[in-house]
Amino acid sequence: MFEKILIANRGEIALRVIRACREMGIKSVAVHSTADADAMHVRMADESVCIGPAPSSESYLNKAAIISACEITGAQAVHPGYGFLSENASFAQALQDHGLTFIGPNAEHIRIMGDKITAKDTAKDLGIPVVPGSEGGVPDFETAKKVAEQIGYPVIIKATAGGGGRGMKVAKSAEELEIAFRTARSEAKAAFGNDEVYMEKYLQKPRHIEIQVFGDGKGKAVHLGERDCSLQRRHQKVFEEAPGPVITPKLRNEIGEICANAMQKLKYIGAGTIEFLYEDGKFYFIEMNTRLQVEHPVTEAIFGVDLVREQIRVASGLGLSFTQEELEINGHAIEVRINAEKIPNFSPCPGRITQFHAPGGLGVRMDSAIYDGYRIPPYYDSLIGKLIVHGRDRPEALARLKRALSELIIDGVDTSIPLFHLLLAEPDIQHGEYNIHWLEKWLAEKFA
Ligand code: MV4
Repeated sequence: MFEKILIANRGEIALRVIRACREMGIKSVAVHSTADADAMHVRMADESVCIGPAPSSESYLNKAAIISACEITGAQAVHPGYGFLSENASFAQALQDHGLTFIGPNAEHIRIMGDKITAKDTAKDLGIPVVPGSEGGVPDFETAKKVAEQIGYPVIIKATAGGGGRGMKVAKSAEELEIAFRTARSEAKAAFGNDEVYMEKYLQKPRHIEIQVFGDGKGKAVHLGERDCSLQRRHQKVFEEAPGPVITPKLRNEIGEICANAMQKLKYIGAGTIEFLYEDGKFYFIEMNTRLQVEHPVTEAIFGVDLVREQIRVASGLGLSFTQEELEINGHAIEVRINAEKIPNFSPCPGRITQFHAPGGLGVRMDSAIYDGYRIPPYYDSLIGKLIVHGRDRPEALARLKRALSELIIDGVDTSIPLFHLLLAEPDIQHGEYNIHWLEKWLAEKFA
């Protein structure tokens, strides 16, 4: 087992990793930018290293500085958290070249899943159901027309180098196809420096369901059910839950087994999330994320496992601490993301937190790195906390969330807390009746 781990991240996820390290008897090293000298992750870690100025391109994304920090402190492994370098194949490779361990999948698996066509081809080969669409890239408009006629309208055009919703265009009919195709290409070129696009049948009212997988790198892999992350605004998740309100045990076992088997064939190592669109009882693969996700705590809550601990175990060569048969779902969990943002535009709201009080009590978890008097720097993500509740069933989790939100005090900056009070009053949310378009539609009506 590692004696010392460096955490190449900040905020709540850095704390999350430090906590797992401490419980495992592993020393932790924080890295930080000059803007984060007073950040909680710096105080909580056993030691810290300043790796550069405020912009993340010069600090949290600075591979050479992070590798130097490992050498200075004697850290043997790096946990990347989410975002920043967590899905950067060349960083994973560079660590290996320096005799350090990347706590995550190997560089090749990161690379495969980072290219959306290769990811989809790989998924298909591994027996995962995918959205009907083009075989690989669509080189020109003539081909686009043929593909669209074959799969039928509406179609969606996606950038191969895209992901997370960037560079997509929908065409509802043959008339719309030419503009959609050409716009998608030029936007992909501008955004990613790569104009390759591919096409899929456009699903009109799907839910976003993702399967948590875990591999030991030696050919054993398990799944930990699904999370429903359909409530999103501009491809930013705001509310996530597990299990999914519409996923039956039979559906879960079927898709879960498909995913776990696929990861076994890949000899995948570490945590992964296989993203699906779900419509009319069927799953369609869209992407795979080769990192720990922001919303992993809802899975931890219902399975009672520490996913970061498992990441560290498998990276060090130990196996998983549980088998598929030992995994059992207990109750229901919901996470809401607390962002420092002004409603209704969701514009970032950095500044000083004059008062912070975290909720507590049975079934309540608050993951956050803020504190009284903390100054939120303007350079990074607006996520300042995650409130996770766990109950014996969905109604209990909803009631507990409402109660916990009423206890949560964050003064000095605007946050998304009021939005959740409004959201919880909605019958559709109470009944779990929503899809990927529900939130944006509701916001448009509510804040018209
Ligand atoms: C789709 C789709 C409908 N049909 N693909 C958006 C993010 C990226 N991960 C995939 N996305 C979508 N792909 C087909 N064939 C609709 C979306 C989509 C979406 C997906 C998940 C969560 C929120 C979304 C919001 C708008 C569009």
